[in-house]
Amino acid sequence: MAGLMAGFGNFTHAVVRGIPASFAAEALRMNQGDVDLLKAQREHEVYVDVLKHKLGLQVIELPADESLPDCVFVEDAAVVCGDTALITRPGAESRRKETEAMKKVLSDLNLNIVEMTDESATLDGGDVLFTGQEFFVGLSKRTNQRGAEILADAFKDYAVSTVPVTDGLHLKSFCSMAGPGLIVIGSSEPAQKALKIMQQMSDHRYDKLTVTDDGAANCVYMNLPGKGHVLLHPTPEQYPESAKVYEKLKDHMLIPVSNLEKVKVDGALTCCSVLINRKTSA
Ligand code: M3B
Repeated sequence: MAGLMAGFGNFTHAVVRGIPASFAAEALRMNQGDVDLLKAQREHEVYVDVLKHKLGLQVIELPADESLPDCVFVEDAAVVCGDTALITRPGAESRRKETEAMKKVLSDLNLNIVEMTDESATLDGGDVLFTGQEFFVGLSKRTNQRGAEILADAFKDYAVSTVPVTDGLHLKSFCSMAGPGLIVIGSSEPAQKALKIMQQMSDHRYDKLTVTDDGAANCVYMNLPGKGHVLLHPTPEQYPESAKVYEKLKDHMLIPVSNLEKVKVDGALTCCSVLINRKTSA
């Protein structure tokens, strides 16, 4: 178990993508709302700047594509674990082509590419929670059983369990990892229910960090050489109560990152990068 867990959160590269002008009007959203394109782009620049300059990751920036309004949410297009990259088949038809640029960049990084070609399968990376021990895959509007099976085939070293997602868009709309064995979870009844299911299905005992707002349970954890535990987490401005919970984590380098515009189209912090560990990249 310690062997598997060693290296959890250790990343060298991040893939991100720009925000096209079509984002404001055409990015998919569960609730209608006006999006300020410039604000969203500025917010995203700060996010990318943190990865690049504050954390020193090698950041690969894919250009925005006007025909793909949701393309900034790169997490949904690929699941990378170890040396394997699963190129997904996104649940929303309008997002399918987001995988093309992702496949190209991940093969250039010499990852082993697995493609989800089965036309009955759908999977968005936002439904995939990797704990370091195992995978949980949310069965949602965007991800189905066949998609979860293909993920299980791609990552044979790990157990894969499915969790029904009844509320919200994705599994990671109300949870994420904040450290090795530490699951952040929202307070809503559906979030708490999903956590119970995950705990019941697992052989491992996880610690949990409960935050007031479901939307604030999405954070980005890394463990970086010379920096230790790093956490990109929601700001006090956006989620005052939940931010206090994060601020109690004493072992982490805490980096509040604003997500006020992207959240209007159901985007959170994990959605905007694909993190990769490529120390031995040829
Ligand atoms: C969001 C896509 C939004 C599309 C990410 C994870 C949970 C709240 N308009 N995609 N992966 N969702 O975030």
